[in-house]
Amino acid sequence: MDTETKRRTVTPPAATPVRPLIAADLFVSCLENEGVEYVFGIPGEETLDLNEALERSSQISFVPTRHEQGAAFMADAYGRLTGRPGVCLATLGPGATNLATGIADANLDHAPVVAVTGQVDLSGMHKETHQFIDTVEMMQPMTKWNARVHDPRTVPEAVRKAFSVASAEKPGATHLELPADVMAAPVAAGRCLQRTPQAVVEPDAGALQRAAGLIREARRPVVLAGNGVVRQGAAPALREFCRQTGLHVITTFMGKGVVDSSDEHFLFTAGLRAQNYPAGLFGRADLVICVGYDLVEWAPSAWNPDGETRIICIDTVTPEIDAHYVPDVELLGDLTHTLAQLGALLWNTRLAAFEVPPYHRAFEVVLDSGTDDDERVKPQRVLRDLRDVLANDDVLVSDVGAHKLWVARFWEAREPNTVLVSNGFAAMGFGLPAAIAATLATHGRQKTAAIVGDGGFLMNVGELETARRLGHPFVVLIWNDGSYGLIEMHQRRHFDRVMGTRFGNPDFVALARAFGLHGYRVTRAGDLAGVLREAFACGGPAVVDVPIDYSENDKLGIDLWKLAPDLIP
Ligand SMILES: Cc1ncc(C[n+]2csc(CCOP(=O)(O)OP(=O)(O)O)c2C)c(N)n1
Repeated sequence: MDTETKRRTVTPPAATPVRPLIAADLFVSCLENEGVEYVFGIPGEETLDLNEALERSSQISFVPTRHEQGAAFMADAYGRLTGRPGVCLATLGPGATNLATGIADANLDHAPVVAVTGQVDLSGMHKETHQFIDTVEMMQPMTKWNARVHDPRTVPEAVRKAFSVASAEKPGATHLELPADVMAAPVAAGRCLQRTPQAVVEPDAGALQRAAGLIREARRPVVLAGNGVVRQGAAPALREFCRQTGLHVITTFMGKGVVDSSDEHFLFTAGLRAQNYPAGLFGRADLVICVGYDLVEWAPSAWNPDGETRIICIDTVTPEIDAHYVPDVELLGDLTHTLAQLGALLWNTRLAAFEVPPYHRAFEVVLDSGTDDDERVKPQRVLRDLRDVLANDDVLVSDVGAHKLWVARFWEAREPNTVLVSNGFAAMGFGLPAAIAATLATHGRQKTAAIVGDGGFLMNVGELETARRLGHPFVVLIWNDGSYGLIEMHQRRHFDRVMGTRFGNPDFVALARAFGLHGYRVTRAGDLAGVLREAFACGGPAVVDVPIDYSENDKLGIDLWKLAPDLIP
């Protein structure tokens, strides 16, 4: 339900009994002060006052979900797409534990999220009590900061801090625990704290000179661009930097689209633990210029195994310590400013031309290899046909599994923040709720598609009802292989057999229809494009069952480029 709809359905104030202002009202005012549009979640007895305050006195839409994990993933995806913290709410105990996976996901992928959970009264916390666990302690390792609100007077500070910390580089999750008696306590009309505009931090001038010197001296420099470029809106600056310097860019999975995949400066996407990928490019690079790269995106040990590659770190804050990531220079500050200043220093300098293999051609070979209309649908065929249906700035969400590797490595991303993956935490179940959130975050201005495995899809399948209730169009493509495909791939490689990975599936078309959604099945590759067009035109959420031919997956584990062996040595 969007804010407009809510304006029409909210109980008129005249019918609302007058009661004194309580802390829950103040809490909700502070959420409004932060610009919150949606709170995703499931209410409970201990959040009664909070939910009542949301309904009574705010324009914020509460979006009920069918599992708290769905709510957390929705907040996570909303945070990534808008750059403003997504908010999720759960009751105490089981509500909070259900929320945890999505919170951890947001935190490790640096998505701004504020989680709110109810709690028993302060007076009940020292003893065995119904549904009580210490959720502050539980959430501690999966948040940047979290706290219990002990006193109604501290609500404005607590909310401001939760939003400030969640948004500050590097963003992540924060959590507030709200005991029921604290929220029910009367308060004098309190003032919410104003947001302070962020100062632009400039990199050190000496460090800029040293970095420019290293780039001039390098014989084979390459840029590694990550999630931070997306978060900071620095893609235009990176594109300009590449034009100025001629440098080539590898992106992480989360950095997809910061340089258009068809741009001559784009090389490929890399991530996870993949070593030496593809075919030793990093063995050939003598300088890696990391821009907005989070170490969780691709372990430095994978691309710098002997620790000898020179590194320039361009980031917003001091990087994580890692034996394989010891930058020669750190340029800390606003990414756009840093790239502009470094580009200006290198202007008119002839940099070494790095002879890169024909990656673009290899991409084409891989993506063109599923063109037989009568065969079963291959992953590359889905990526090709879906790319034709989606505009450059439409959003593609992926769940976690073999399908994610296909999306991450081969989806032709054109613009930043158009590909959402659960990367650092790699939590199955992310895809469907994230797609639902994308329809809200983009206010329907961009189309949304999700590619999910049959394993991950069923983990949060209940959110199909949420999708139906909200009614915003998007298409979820289930890559149906009747198994935990990625794990099978690893089992085959390690043990030459599979075990514990096979399952049965429901009839996904009938399932979609039972939820009131449109359902389609593709049996032949040649039918895919037509079905996709129909699904996007149907005007509501749609499910497409794609029995997928994963027979090539075993070739794809470490080195996808084996699909184009003649091109990439
Ligand atoms: C919540 C969660 N549980 C388990 C895993 C481990 N895991 C990673 S991929 C995968 C299989 C995914 O299967 P499916 O969703 O069917 O996608 P496919 O690999 O077949 O494309 C599993 C079990 C995980 N990442 N997240």
